[in-house]
Amino acid sequence: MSQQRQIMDYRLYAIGGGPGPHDPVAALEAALRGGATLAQWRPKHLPARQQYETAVQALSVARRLGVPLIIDDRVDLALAVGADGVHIGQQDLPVAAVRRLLGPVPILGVSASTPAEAREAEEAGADYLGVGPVFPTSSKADAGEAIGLEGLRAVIEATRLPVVAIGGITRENAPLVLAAGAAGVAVISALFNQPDVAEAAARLRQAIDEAMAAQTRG
Ligand code: TZP
Ligand code: MG
Repeated sequence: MSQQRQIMDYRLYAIGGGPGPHDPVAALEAALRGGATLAQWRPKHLPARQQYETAVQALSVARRLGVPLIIDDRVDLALAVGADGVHIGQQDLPVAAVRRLLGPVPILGVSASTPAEAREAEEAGADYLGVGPVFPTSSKADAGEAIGLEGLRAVIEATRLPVVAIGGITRENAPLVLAAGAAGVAVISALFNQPDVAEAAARLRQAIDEAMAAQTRG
């Protein structure tokens, strides 16, 4: 666990860098200006050199707007650009090995779909969990079966780490995953497949903040 974890704001986690209708760096900037609180760079479809070049640009945008940037999958890329963290899946290097490699890169996120995966990632040193797919998604071909709100609740009960819900999250269903105990939502298509990314981010962020305020009121 790193110091950084205390001050992370997971409410709206924008996962950019993938294929889509917009220029990826400009779209990330629009998402952050619209109100995303955390960013991930996931340029999986590009060769390593372009992953690096776009990550440098994405990090410059994120730094300018004061939002942490996490790199998907690649510890080497996170270290090479000096990102704020890395997010790994169950098929990537083991969590403890990545934690050792990370050195000055503070944040380590791990994907988990089951309570057992969540407990294992927590014990091995993860800072937060990405849990899903909660709902069906077309943004990740090998995302697996949707775990639903019940599956999300089961993982949240199994861990003390902040849980970010992912997979098919929209403005309509975001309040449901927050009510289940998620610290935030991670999204691709709800932002980056929309005609106006900044407006989509602002509206989703508003839905999140309203849902959280309603919870606080009880
Ligand atoms: N991991 C699990 S589901 C998913 C990832 C990267 C895709 C999320 O994309 P969308 O468009 O928000 O469903
Ligand atoms: Mg991955």
